[in-house]
Amino acid sequence: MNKEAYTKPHNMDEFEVQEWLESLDSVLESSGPEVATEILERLRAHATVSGIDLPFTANTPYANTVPLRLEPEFPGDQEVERRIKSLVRWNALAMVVRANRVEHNIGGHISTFASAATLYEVGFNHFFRARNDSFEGDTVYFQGHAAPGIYSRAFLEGRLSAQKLENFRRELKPGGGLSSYPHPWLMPDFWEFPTVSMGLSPLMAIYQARFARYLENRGLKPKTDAKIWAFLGDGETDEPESLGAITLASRENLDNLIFVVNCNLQRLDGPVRGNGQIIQELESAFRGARWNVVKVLWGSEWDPILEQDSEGLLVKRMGELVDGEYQKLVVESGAYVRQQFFGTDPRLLRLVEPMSDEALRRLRLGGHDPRKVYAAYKAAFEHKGQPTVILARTIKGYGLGEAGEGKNVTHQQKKLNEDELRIFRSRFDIPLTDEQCAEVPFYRPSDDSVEMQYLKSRREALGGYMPARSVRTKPLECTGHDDLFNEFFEGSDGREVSTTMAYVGMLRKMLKDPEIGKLIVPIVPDEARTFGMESLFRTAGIYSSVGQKYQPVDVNTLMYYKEAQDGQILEEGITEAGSMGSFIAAGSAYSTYGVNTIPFFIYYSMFGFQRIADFIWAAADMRVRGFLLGGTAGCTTLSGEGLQHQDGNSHVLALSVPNLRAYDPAFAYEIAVIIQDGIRRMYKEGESIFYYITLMNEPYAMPAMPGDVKDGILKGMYRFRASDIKKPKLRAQLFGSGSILREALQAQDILSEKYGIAADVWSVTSYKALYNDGIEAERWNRLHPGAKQKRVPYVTQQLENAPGVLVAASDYLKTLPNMISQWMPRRLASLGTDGFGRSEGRKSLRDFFEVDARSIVLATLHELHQDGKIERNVIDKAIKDLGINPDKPNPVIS
Ligand SMILES: Cc1ncc(C[n+]2csc(CCOP(=O)(O)OP(=O)(O)O)c2C)c(N)n1
Ligand SMILES: [Mg+2]
Repeated sequence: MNKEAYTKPHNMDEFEVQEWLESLDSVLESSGPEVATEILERLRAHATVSGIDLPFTANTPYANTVPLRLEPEFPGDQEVERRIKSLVRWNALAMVVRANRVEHNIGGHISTFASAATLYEVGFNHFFRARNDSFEGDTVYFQGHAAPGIYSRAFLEGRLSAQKLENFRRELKPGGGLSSYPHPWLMPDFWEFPTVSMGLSPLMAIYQARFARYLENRGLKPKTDAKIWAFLGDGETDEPESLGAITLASRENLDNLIFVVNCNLQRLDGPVRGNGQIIQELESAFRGARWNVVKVLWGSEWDPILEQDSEGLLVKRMGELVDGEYQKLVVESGAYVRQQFFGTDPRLLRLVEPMSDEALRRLRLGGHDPRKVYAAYKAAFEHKGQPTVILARTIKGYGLGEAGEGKNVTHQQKKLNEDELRIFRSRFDIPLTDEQCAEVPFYRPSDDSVEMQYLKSRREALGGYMPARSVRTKPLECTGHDDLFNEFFEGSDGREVSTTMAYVGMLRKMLKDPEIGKLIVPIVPDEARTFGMESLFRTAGIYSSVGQKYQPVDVNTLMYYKEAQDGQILEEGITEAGSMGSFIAAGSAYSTYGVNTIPFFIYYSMFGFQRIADFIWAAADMRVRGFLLGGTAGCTTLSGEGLQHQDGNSHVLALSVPNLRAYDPAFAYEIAVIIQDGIRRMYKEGESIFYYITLMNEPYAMPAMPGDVKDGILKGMYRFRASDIKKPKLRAQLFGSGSILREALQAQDILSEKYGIAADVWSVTSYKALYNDGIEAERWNRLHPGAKQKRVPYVTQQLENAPGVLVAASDYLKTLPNMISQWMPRRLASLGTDGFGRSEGRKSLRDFFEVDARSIVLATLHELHQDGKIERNVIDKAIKDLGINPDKPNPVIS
């Protein structure tokens, strides 16, 4: 609410205003809120018809959404809950302070949890239901920087030892420690969702909530009232991902979704909106997106003051302050609050006249008042038809006093001096003496204490402890998969198909499989036609929570756009991030819901790693299973699209994700081998890995699998076609991948026919696999110098009896082949697609990047010359014969 909205017209009569307000009150009292709403709506319509241009506002006043009169009874013992919360606060603080005493600068955060403690404790004591055999459980995304508080509670619950807390951020200590933030990879029995990269968890939570509905509508899990809670910071909403998907949540009526935004008005450096009001800004964004918005701004102490304020002056005043001013009020004295906040109007001052300065300073904010927070959560829990966002006003560093409460430096505060610790201890009544306090010990009352009994009984009533991650599925059997994939081992019988088409063929077959058919989740961001998947629209159906309310324009065609409530395809629209949200939800359902869904997310490869790598990293951390398919990958298969679409880097970026297996296959049977083995490893063996497979749209005849090369395909390379020259004088080994493999085959023919050079062609399906294998062998040998049997990298083994010069070409950066050259028996010449590229056709692009057959031939001749095997004039002539321009611009820099 901006100040202008409150500028009073000069002829306004206060009595008249009063009369209007009173009549509304009486309607409310006599007929209830529905009638009051209807009257206001009619008034608004009447005003519009009468020519009054009402200013648009998506905001409500700066007040609690749940009014006092609708506030529910608080069902818990507030005093005991306060004591428990204080203990959680203390141990969370102790954990960070102790860690930083032992290891300077190890980090950790105190102030985030300090501001959010009530928000979590009300959840833990009254709302968050654990996953167990009888109920799927609520899903909670904890704010990453609040991790110390979550650990601290688990310590009180007896789930984490003092030693683990002692080793916060020191996981390598004997006995283990606790990871800095929520990381399922590091604490797979505890954390479910990595949330510390800001903006990811709000988006993931939205798609998680939608995926829950998808599973229900497809009959893969029972319908429940389980909720998805996402806790985020107000600063975090700056991230485009945080708000980027909120319209999906309302469009899909996700009333199973609750966001709690911890509005402490601060981020890392300072105020989130010093010159504005983040709460009102978020309210209008969420209301505009048709969410149910519940503001929890003021604590119970404000109620009697607000009740006396029959003129609405206080709420008006509350709406006037910018956040920078609010923050100042937090750090100032009661006298300052009286003067600066109430002092603008004598009538406001009168409202608080009987109160002492100390009482004024202690007026709590809504997010620190369990009654108000409970009321908001209950309203959210019961709300139907829309997702809810709770905007809870809190103080960053609450309780830290001089050590940081509300100060701009509070986010970084990790050390408290003895005085500050004692003040904190006294404020929260922690039973420690001054001397004990200086040591910052962890403190846990005995098991039979009222606090521990209460805490345990509440969690028992809510089904168990949280957070907890478990694997809740039985492994798949994967029987009959040979039949499923055999067809693709046999080649296309001369028919020209692209690897994308081959993949879609496999997908079609998998969708019909009795075991895995229902579990497949095809995900596509408005690119199904690009990848030739439209035939699946009708057969598998596009998921829509409301079915199809219209007759599609193409209903008379075979492949019409069929939307259905039990549709299987997630056609996400143009959002790679959102699609990744679905991929993550589907790929982790084996743990979240106990359902082995197998996501296949296909997208333009350039908009994958390059655009949403952080989500891929989160998926890896979460032990997500499934297949990412980078369509029309590489730099030279996609004609005409130019440098924004040409992907020369995704296989390089894929190197950085440790549990991701990345493949650049050239033929249908290679893809079949990889997918079949991937399903087995992930869903039968339960490995925490996932797959990245690049696909192309260049059609060619798919060969049959040349013998049993499955092992080589999976390990990263195999000899696809040996030279047929008998007793050759000159030898070469050519390594091709994906789309460029066929260039290597053509080069093999040219070398053989024109130069009598015998070249073998290898398909390198995964440089990443070869690289990881090489470094593992090297590392093992380094650590076991005395071992009789040295480990030999797979590349080295394969090339043991492969004579001649070595030339590699791929549609990716040259660094890919280069990184394994160290384990090759001889020097390697690498060709690749470094550079910006051009909008062009395939042939020109391969010429431009120097990865075509001619360039491979030239590189081979050059290598042979270097080895003294052929004369220079052979190369000179070849350059002419092949039509290569030696003075063409360098693609790397042009
Ligand atoms: C993507 C990303 N960018 C930056 C950071 C670094 N960072 C950690 S906490 C923080 C401020 C958080 O402020 P807010 O979301 O308001 O949370 P609060 O601690 O105030 O509850 C920042 C910038 C991050 N974790 N993730
Ligand atoms: Mg904040």
